[in-house]
Amino acid sequence: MTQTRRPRLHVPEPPARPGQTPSFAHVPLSPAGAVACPPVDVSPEDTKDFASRLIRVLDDEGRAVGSWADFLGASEGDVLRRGLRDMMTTRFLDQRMLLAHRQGKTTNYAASTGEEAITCGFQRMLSPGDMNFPTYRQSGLLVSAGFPLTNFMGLQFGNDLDPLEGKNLPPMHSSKAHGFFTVSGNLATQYVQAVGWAMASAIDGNDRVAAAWIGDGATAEGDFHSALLYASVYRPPVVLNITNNQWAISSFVGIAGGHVPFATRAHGYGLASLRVDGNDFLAVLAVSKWAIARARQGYGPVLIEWVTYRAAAHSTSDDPSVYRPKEEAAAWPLGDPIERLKRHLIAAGEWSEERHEQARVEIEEEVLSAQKEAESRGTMIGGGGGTAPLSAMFEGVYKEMPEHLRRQRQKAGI
Ligand SMILES: Cc1ncc(C[n+]2csc(CCOP(=O)(O)OP(=O)(O)O)c2C)c(N)n1
Ligand SMILES: [Mg+2]
Repeated sequence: MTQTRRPRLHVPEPPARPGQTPSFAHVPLSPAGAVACPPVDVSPEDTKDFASRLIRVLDDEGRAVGSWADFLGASEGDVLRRGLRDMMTTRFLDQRMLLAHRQGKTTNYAASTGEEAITCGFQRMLSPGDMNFPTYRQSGLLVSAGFPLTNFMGLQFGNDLDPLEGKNLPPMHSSKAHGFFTVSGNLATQYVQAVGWAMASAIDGNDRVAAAWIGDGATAEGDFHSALLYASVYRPPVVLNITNNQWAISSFVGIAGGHVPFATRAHGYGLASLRVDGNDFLAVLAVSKWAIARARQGYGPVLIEWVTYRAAAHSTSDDPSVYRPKEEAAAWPLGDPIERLKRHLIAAGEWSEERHEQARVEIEEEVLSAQKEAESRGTMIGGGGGTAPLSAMFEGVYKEMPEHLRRQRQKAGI
């Protein structure tokens, strides 16, 4: 028999490279209000349609429409204004840290520009005692939980305002009091840790909820799948978040299998899942409220794919102009989360251009004054004199110090 076909390796290519016209024709969208809000105890089977549709609340005129808006309830102006403020603070903080890096004051930073609604909205719906298992790109969780900006910058600058006393890399924070588990640089570990923590919470008879966080790229790790299996078998109170920002450093979403919506991964494991417009602050609030309530009331985990776009570089060590068109961010069909919430609030008579400008000035003053204070303790350039004591490197890691470290400490005389 003559063979006419041979296997050929398929290596996905992004729709556009630098110099070409950006396209997001491959991203399935749904109109605002088109996807209905199911009951919080919906069976995983009945969420199958949700995985390839897109939950959206804000329409093009900034109106909140559909049953997810009803589930959210009267969108109290205060909650939304607070969300807007948190997003604006996160964005300006990012700008300051990127600049500080270029000035040599810190060694690394990962901005979340364009993704702020997801962290700032989700955090608003958590309760004290709940725990996020975040990545390096989630400063918005800390900002909206009220983590002091001076401590945030203390870690970036490596001075004694760093609550971790220099034990973790920038921007890998940790604050139990703010529901923010220590960021691990080893991606996808967040998923197994969150599921394990949620299992322990249920075993202890608590109703505390864990939130797992992962990027589109890191879903390719085995840990992601192990965690989904455990979540499906034991049904602990965990919300499984995927921030699909279309890029994993220079690898476009197709390399991690994004030709199939990530939300569909849940169904092979018998888990409920939803796919959501991550640049729509009201959709983020509504879906977070729903998912956290479902987990807390014992109806089981839910996987959420938040669809967004990484508008900034991957980190301070990346230059996206070499692998994607400059115009790609502007072509992103879901817009900018801050602009969209601002438009909604103005349309609802809860905000104005003048108030927005006033808020911008206040936020910039707040961030700059925190930076001044943090820099006065010293940065990576030096100065300030505020460094953690040398003994800190031996403390706060092991409950009982291993013998070899005890000997090293003795030798160092500290
Ligand atoms: C297990 C593991 N593999 C590889 C890396 C190196 N790495 C750091 S960030 C990154 C890209 C992650 O992309 P994604 O999961 O989409 O998250 P994003 O950076 O877009 O927020 C990679 C590969 C790592 N930190 N951990
Ligand atoms: Mg990504």
